[in-house]
Amino acid sequence: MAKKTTKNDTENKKTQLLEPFRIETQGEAMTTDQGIAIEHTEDSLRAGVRGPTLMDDFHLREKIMRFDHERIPERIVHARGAGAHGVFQVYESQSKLTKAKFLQDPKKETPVFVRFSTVAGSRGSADTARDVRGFAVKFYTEEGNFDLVGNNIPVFFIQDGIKFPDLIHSVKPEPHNEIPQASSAHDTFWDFISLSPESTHMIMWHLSDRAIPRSYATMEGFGVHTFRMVDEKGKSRFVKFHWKPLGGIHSLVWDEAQKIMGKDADFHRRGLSEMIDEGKFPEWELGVQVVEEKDEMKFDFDLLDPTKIIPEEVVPVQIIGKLTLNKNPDNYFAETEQVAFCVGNLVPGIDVTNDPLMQARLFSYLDTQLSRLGGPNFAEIPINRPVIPVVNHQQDGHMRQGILKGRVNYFPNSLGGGFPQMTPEKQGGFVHFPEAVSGVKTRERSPTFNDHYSQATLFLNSLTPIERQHLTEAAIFELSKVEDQGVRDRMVGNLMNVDSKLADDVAARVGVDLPSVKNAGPAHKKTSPAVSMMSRPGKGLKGRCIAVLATDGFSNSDFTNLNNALMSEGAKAELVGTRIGAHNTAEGEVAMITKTLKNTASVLYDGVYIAGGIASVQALSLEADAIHFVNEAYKHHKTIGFSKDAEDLMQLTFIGDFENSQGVISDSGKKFAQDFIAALKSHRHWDREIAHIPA
Ligand code: HDE
Repeated sequence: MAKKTTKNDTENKKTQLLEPFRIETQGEAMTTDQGIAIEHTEDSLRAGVRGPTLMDDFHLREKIMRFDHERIPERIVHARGAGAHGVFQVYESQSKLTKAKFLQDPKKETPVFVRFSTVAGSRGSADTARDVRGFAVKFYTEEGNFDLVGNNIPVFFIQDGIKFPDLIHSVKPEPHNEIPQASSAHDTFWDFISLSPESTHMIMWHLSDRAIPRSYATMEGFGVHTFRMVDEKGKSRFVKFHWKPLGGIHSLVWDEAQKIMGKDADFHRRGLSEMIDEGKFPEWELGVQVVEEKDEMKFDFDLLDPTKIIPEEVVPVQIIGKLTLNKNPDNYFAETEQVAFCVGNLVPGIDVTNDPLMQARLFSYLDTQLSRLGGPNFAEIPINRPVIPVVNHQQDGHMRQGILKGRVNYFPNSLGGGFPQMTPEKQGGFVHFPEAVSGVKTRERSPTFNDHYSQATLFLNSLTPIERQHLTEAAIFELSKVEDQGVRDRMVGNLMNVDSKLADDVAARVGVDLPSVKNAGPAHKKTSPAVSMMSRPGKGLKGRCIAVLATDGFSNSDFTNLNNALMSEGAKAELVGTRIGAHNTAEGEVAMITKTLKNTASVLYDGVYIAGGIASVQALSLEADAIHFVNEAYKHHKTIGFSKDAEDLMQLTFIGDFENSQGVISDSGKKFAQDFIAALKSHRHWDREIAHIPA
């Protein structure tokens, strides 16, 4: 009987026509790379059942050859990453700002591919290391690819790209013993930083909770450098790019981040792919800060200096569009690993500036792909191909895919009718902004790049007490791992230039004797409230996950009520028990539990609820892991809910006055789910920690 064609089949056929490179395995026969149908793939061809393997076995040779060469060099930085497809839509035409076509029509969806990453760790390292996160977006526009290769922190460690190899060597595992992996808490990094005052502002961000995000969906993104946007008339303005997460900016706490590295090294990539699979698409708004050319020099820092922000209070961020990630890659390697971003992938209407960090990047990204992807034809790999035709006379090289027809491979030509031809600017040809440049060759840095501390202090001044406390603790953690006394002394000395109280607080804990003026206060009192993560809590709970502790005899209605309420907020609940499989519920039904106190952990959830059902609660009270689960959630300031049945279990935790503790909520009926959700929305209950902050 003929198989009925489903809507899915039709969709798949459509995609296959558009993207013939996507390989569907469902219903297909297995072939060799040459297309020969394979009859047997589990035994090699041999002379007699106990005899030697024969060279004739082309299938064996091809299969092993392909396996032997599966690995390619990982990225030298940003090796660990996760990607997703999505769309970008502008809210209204930005023609006043730029002629870039993808920023004109609010009805138009531009496909994008985004790759998030950590910087220092290798490809197999853990997601939650203290690190900057890469936030790289490839827009497949109707005028070719535009790549916005940014980070989740708006400034950078160095002002000139020539220092990048030194910075990266210092943060990577030390060369003699290749330790530590994915960590900046070691001597060589802090040695370099202590000798590079220009890194001070970035270090404040690196030590803040921004460097340990809760998820990719709760991170801001920044283009970092000052770009240009150019309108149809050729007028140019300076622009800083921002990605504002609709889920708000949220982070982990350091103890939790470290434990997650062991419990689930894939925490962030798993979270991203689950959100997309569950239809809870992560969203960011694109914002721009615009500075007129005439105002270039009006700031007390240089717009070309990538260690500076333009405070949002000085130049507000205008929101211009939305990015939605709505499709997971079909294949990690083919898409996320092979995607090749380049700062120089620009479309008409967007251009670069003379920021010396950006200029070095313009060389680096093209160059690095040669060794990473094996040759110059990487733009032909499906994930890197523009969605419009690519026609030129570039040719040959490893793994060339396009087949150029005809005998003409040069320009100008008459034999090919003069084609392919140039496109005038008016019709969309890219013309670099005609900036006037002149100067004497020099290796000097502009004196306008000299202030390394004002914005570091500005950042610190703008944090809430909790954020500042976390930053101080991070500095203590990192420097306490530095063995060299000279490096610690120098680093604390640098912190003195930011804020003497910060320097004092750190010095006391890292063995540095600081002959300082105690508590002299900050070097200046300016603030930029927008840099505090608390300034952008976001809406809703998309992607959040709550553990519901339960075992045989648990109240399934408790679980279902909470889960339904959470689902309406884009969050979910997950049953965590003592074994996996079918369980009897208090209601006499059977329910499946897939997570256990051993195969998951409190640190992987945003909150915990102890379901009712006397038998379940009694059994859990005998489990040290269950008590630890609740204690750890409390320690990490998470929302805790408990059924009335679970009061005895709560007595076994270290939460003293749990009836009156903020974010610890007793399930006393109808309003519970509402109260629990309201508590979850505050992300964490910091008052548990404030009590410990020294004055
Ligand atoms: Fe990168 N950077 N970078 N970088 N960078 C790379 O390119 C480099 C810098 C950023 O998901 C590499 O394809 C230099 C700033 C992201 O594939 C390499 C300098 C910012 C990613 C490279 C910088 C970034 C990279 C490694 C100083 C934020 C990951 C593999 C001049 C604005 C992209 C690759 C992805 C990757 C060089 C500084 C962001 C080696 C020389 C500043 C998000 O080319």
